Amino acid sequence: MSDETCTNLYAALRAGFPADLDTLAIETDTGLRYTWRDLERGSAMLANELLSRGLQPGERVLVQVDKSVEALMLYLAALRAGLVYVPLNTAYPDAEVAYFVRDAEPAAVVCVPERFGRLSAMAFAAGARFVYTLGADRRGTLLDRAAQRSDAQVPAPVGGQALASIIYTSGTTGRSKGAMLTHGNLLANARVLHEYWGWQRGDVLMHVLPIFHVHGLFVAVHAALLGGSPMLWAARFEPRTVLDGLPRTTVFMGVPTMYTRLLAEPDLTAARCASMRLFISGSAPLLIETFRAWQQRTGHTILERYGMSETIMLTSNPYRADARHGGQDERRGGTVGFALPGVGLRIAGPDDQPLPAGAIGAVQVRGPSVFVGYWRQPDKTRAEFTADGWFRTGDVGFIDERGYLTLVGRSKDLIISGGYNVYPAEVEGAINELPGVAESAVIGVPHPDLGEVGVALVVPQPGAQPDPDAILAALRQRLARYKIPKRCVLVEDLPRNAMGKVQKNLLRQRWRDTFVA
Ligand code: MLC
Repeated sequence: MSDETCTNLYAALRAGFPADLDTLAIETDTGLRYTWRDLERGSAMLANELLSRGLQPGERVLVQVDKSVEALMLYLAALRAGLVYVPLNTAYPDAEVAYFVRDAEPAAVVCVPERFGRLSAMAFAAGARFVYTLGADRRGTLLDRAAQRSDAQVPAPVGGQALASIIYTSGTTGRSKGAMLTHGNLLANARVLHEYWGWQRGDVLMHVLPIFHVHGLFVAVHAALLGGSPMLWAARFEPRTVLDGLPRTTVFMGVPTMYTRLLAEPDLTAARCASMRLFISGSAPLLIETFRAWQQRTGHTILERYGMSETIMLTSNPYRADARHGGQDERRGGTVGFALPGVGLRIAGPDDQPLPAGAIGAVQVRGPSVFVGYWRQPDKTRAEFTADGWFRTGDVGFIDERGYLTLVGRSKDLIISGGYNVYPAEVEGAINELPGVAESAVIGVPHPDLGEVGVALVVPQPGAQPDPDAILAALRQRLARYKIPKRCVLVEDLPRNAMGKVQKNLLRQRWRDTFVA
């Protein structure tokens, strides 16, 4: 994307706001109402606060706070100021945050008041100059200070190549990497999704996703802001909140777990979905059973799309018939649809050579939304791109003659649980450090609610008898809750192949029915 078409992502989003800034932009599940002018003024004040402290373009603002409209304004403020926004999952315990703080070297950190003591110590030790607090109740030093700043601010003139955000993703080696996304990456994707999903005046988005990941922060928020579409905003997903809001909504975005939990509610009916235009699912595979059950119950066909932190959105089932494909396309359950306009998509063999339609191989992509690399890890960046510049997604799949992509597996050892990525290597590393443990293997098994969850198989040291519950309790001190295996079992040994590698496929087979009949 050229610098001319992208000055500053905030400025581009702002251009989508409705002419009357005093209309509703966001209504929260606690009854707070924010206008577009509130978003504009609030983000200006926050940007002015950060700039008044001397933060320079390109410096990082690391943020671990509860979901709130003010947290969203902080993101917009970082964009306005040309700072790099680094959001962290609120589930990360101190031990994990310490790594991110050291790695990102933020100039400013924003955390919840309850964690200020511990986080400020680690932040200042890592060179941060300011540590603010922002609570779910809007209390804290950040808003106190920003309240004294001007509510006018001209977005910093940054080019499309300027970093807008770093999103941390774990990896198969256990160490998290920061995916660097630019203003140009984010804007290109926002514009494509806005067009492809047919955003129109009158749309209202139900926003129930967390705002520290690509799905909730970029895909959902950008589309709504760019379309000048109001949002119904819930701090966390509750089926009841969604059901109550549906009659006032036109677009919903969720992970498959949200769809299965909604289907468990007898109140989910076609009548309740009468104003709905579009249901979108992503971040984890949507089971065909869920896809069909949703169609039957609501009369709506869920649109499944595919992406990841490093690339934002890559493919989508069609919203309306896609002229490029003969105009006869439907949303096909079990597939993630077509390459989005501008996205290059190919299936490659082991030598990175493109394979023909129908052949199963590595999913590789390129295009304007593909990230510019991992933060300060040029070797890892190089390893994830082919010699001819395609990004290796780590997913395995095939493209049929009509262009639908179907994902059939992963080349990397990864569990997707309720839309969160969990890397077994990280969990195994933590288990193996515990007393009495010789080694471990963490595998993903099917789960009726979360799609897939981890099971830990632990080999004790000779003569030791570690308590599986104590192992899980110890992990909770070190890892985010969603990474904790849902079951831990002691085993005598782990099956290995001739090369000595643990045969996880055998383990997955053996433990497949742990949570499902
Ligand atoms: C919660 N738990 C999970 C979990 N969510 N465990 C595994 N995986 C998850 N996803 C844990 C809790 O810590 C708790 O453990 C226990 O499970 C029960 O929690 P719950 O109350 O039932 O969960 P809830 O808070 O309702 O959360 C479920 C959820 C949430 C589905 C609403 O996980 C969620 O918001 N997922 C969305 C994630 C997301 O936005 N991903 C986008 C990534 S971007 P304990 O031990 O405390 O009892 C991306 C790119 C793309 O992937 O393409 O979109």
